[in-house]
Amino acid sequence: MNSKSLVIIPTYNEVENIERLIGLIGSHLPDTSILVVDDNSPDGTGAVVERLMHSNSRLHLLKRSGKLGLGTAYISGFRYALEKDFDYIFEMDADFSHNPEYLPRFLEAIEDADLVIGSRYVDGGGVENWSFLRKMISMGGSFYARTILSVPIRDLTGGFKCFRRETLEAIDLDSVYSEGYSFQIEMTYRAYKKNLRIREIPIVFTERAGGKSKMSRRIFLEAVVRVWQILFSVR
Ligand SMILES: Nc1nc2c(ncn2[C@@H]2O[C@H](COP(=O)(O)OP(=O)(O)O)[C@@H](O)[C@H]2O)c(=O)[nH]1
Ligand SMILES: [Mg+2]
Repeated sequence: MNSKSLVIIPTYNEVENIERLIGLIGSHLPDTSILVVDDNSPDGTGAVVERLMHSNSRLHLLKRSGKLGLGTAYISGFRYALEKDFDYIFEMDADFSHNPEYLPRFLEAIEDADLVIGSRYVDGGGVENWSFLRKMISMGGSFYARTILSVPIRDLTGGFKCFRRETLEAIDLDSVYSEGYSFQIEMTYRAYKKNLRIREIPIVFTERAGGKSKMSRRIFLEAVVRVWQILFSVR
C-alpha cells in the first residue's frame, strides 16, 4: 500500500515565500500533499495558494478568519490530516528556515519512529545567520524545558517535524493549549509521555528568507510559564 504524507504549513503574511516553497516541496517529495493553514493574511497569501490550487490537486487550503495563533492553526491542520487518512504529517514553517531538501530524510527516519524532530542541537545540526544572542536564547529555551520536563530531547522548540498518524491519534488534541514556541514543546512532551519513539535528525536552520517574524516577546514569555503548566497537567 502507498502511504500518504501531508506537509502542513501555517501562514500569516508569507506572500514572498509561499509559491516558491510549494514548488520546492514538490520537487523533493513529488507524492506529498500540502495543506496551507492561512489566517486571512492581509498580504494575500491565501489568494496565491488558491490560484496555485487550480493547477495542483495535491495542494489544500484551510482558511481561518484572522490571526488565531500557531497552535490552533496546527491543531486544525492535524484534524484535517486525520479526517483525510494521511499516514505521515509534517509541520513546516513557510519562511525557508526549514529546508525542503530534508523532507525525504524525515520519511526514512519515521520508518522506526513515531515522531521525527528536525534538530538544530544534535551532531550535524545547526543554525545559520543567527546572532550569538539569538542562539543563546533558543538553546537556553530548549535547555530550560528539557531540564524541567526531564526529557532527553535536544531541540524542543523547533517546528520542523513529522508525526505518524497514530501519534496524533494518541495525543488528545482537544487538550493541547499552547500557542507559540510552547506548542512545539507541548506536542513533543505529550508524545514522550505516551512512550512513543521520538527521533531527532540533524537540520541546519536558516533565518527566514523574506517577510517578518511573527514571534514576539509575549510568545517567548508564554513558553517560559507554560513549561510548568505542561509539567503539572500532561499525564
Ligand atoms: N496560520 C498562522 N500561522 C502563523 C501564525 N503565527 C506564525 N505563523 C506561521 O508560523 C511559521 C513560523 O513563524 P515565524 O514568524 O517564522 O516564527 P519564527 O521563525 O520563530 O520567527 C511561519 O510560517 C508563520 O507564517 C498565526 O497566528 N497563524
Ligand atoms: Mg521563522
